[in-house]
Amino acid sequence: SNKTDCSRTGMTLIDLNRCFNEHLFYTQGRLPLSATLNDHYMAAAYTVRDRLLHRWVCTVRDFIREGVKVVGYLSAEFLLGPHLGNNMINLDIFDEVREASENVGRNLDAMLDHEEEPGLGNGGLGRLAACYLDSLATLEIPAIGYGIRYEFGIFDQEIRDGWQVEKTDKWLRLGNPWEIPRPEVTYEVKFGGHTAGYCDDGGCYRSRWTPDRVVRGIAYDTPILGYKVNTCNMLRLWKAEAVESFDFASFNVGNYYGAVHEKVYSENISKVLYPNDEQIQGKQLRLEQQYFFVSCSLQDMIRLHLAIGKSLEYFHEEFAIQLNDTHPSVAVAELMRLLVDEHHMDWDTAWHVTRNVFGYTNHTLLPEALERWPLRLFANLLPRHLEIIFEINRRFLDEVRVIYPDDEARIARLSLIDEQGERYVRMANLACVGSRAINGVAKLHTELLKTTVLKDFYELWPEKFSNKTNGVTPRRWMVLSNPGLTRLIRSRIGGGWIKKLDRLKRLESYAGDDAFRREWQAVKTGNKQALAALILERTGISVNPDSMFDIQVKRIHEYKRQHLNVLHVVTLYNRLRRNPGLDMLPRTVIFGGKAAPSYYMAKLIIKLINSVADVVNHDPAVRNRLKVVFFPDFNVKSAQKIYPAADLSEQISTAGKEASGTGNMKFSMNGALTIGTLDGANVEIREEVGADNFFLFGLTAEEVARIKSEGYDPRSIYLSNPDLREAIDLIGSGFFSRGDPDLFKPLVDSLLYQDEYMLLADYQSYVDCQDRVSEAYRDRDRWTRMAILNVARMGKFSSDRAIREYCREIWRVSPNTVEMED
Ligand code: 26Q
Repeated sequence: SNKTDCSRTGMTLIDLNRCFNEHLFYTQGRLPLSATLNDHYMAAAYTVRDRLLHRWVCTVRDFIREGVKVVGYLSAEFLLGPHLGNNMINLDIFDEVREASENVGRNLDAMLDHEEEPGLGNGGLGRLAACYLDSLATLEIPAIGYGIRYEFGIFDQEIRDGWQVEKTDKWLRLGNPWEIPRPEVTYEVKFGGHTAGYCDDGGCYRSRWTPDRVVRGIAYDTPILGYKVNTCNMLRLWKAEAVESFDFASFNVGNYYGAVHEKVYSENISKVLYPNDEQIQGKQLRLEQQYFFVSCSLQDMIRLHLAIGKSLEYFHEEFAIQLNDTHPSVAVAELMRLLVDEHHMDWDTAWHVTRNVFGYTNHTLLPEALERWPLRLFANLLPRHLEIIFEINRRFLDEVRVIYPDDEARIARLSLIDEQGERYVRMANLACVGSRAINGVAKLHTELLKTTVLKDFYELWPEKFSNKTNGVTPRRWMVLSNPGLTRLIRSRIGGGWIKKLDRLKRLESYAGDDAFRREWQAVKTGNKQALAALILERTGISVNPDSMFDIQVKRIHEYKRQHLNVLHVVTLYNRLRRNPGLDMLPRTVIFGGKAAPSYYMAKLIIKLINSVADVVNHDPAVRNRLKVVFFPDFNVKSAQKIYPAADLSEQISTAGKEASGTGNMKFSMNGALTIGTLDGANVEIREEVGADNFFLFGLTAEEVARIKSEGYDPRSIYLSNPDLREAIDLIGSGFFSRGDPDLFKPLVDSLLYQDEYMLLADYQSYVDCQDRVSEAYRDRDRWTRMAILNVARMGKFSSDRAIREYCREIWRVSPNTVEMED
């Protein structure tokens, strides 16, 4: 029978109270008197989880019943952030759970703060995957997220003596109540060895792969519930384990250590997330991770497909698989291998299925961030896949030669193999050739893809290309993180905007309403006070909530130009030193973000921020007109407290470098105004909010390209701009480094002699724009009006809009309402 036990999953306060106490007793083994904060958190988590699982079984039942097309979202990263609060919002039981926890004498916020977040991603790309899972479920689209269950996610950042120190992220220490291990859902993944040709029964040439290692993937499922719907999708993450038969072999000959080594070696694969974004190193373990999760995921989808009794020729009609950047792009070769070698399909049919099932999203324009693997390494780890890639390439280049006879340069650029010098497998080329659809993540980014990194593919297949501007989920980034703003908006236009973000437009008429503006300011002030308290707790720095909160939080990278922001800070500081009585608008400049552990310049930028902060914050002459803060360990949890407290959002990357950005959207949705370049999605944000409500500065992508090609000389700018010179000289003099002029020399020299990201070219424009920002902030009513208009015009940047576009234009899937019997 399908009947479920309502007393266990009821939604009333009485049901929730009872369930909470039962979990405290039967799951945690505690009486109320001895329950710890962790016990209370676990009991609340299980209480919420019961309600997710109820919806999950109904969702799975309906999928099987209806045989609907399913999205498989393949991503090496899912930066989910804490689950408890988000699930309470989506179940619409936030207030009831708050009351239930207060009934046992526990403050809900303490419980929410206690949750260790799954930091299974580096930044934008991983967080985007998490927002998309939320929207897929909210839009009632059947979907499975596939990835890796890293035992250690992105490192925890500590700051010691101003430097970043990395600490292992032990997120599973206290257990994870949100995942369901599925020890019976496992697949074997082969590595290494060699291939040999043979003739099958029908006289066909085939290749047999004899690996030298086999690893087992075990599924761990996390339920992903949509907002106020019954659709509960799953995120299936793979953990690597040893295959017992392998260590028994060693055990039998008395090689106990060999057996244990095999086990440790296998488990290494899902041990740790690589902490570098954008800049990549060709480490074999990383390729092992990528192939491991791709193979498990494809085998899983094939098993599900066969389980509903369909033939594999129709695989692409039952699944749409999205490649989140090239990290899972070995899937193109792996699906061919599974279909041809394991399921004995002929090449042409298999290629038809493969080419029609995949979509590829590109997230970068930096040439150094395009993924490629040394051919040697690839051949040793995946010999059969290299054969398949060669065969795909042979057939592909034959087609290309027909269209572009004698254009050998173009053929060399399109080839899946880079043959200039050391040979490499080009993963973006593999993804393009193996996909039906290719997309960028913002209008400008997609246009630049078509004219730069993917130009040859665009000229070959223009119809495959489209733009899907990124979006973020308003459930986590407004409702959960900014309850004050949510309450205020609800009081005027109701709650329909949470699912239909365009409805925020209805706030526009309140921009001129005095009472509304005062309430708006009170919400912002409250959020700033809360952040000020957190900053004091984490850094010991006390900041003034009445000052402007000017915030830049994102991964630390030279192209994102945190050091341009520092040059502005130093410029303000110089003004104060020159003119101690200056009537300057008080600012608190807040930075946050992690640097890749091996990225020396990024780490030096963190040290520079902290060094400038030390001097500025302790200089009595500054008299609280300027404060600088580096907020340590920026992650999803702290982001939820930072975005709502911002007045000014810094989106200052060199034009043409940031694919989209998504933090820019989170800031605007929470009523911050943006100072930014015409880069990534900033362009579209400005289009939506109106040029009057956006602080624009800097070169355009076109100008950057032109100046670069004509020969850019940063030194001449330095020599001709006294304020810039004074700022750079102060840093170079050792003023911020206890008299040591060597500390920041690499940074100063790179600006003066290279300046790859053209900070000096944009410096004056940035400083002038910041002066306009300060002027605007002095007129608090005008500022608030602009902030309200920013929020009112953020509709486009909901991940619901983005996912609707993917569904219609790429995946061809439609909603499937889940019914709950009771
Ligand atoms: C690749 C190979 C080996 C090791 C690491 C990697 C790797 C890991 C992560 C390469 C890149 C990343 C992350 C990239 C990323 O986050 N890109 C951002 O994606 C966002 C979502 O589309 C955009 O908004 C940002 O503009 C883009 O920088």
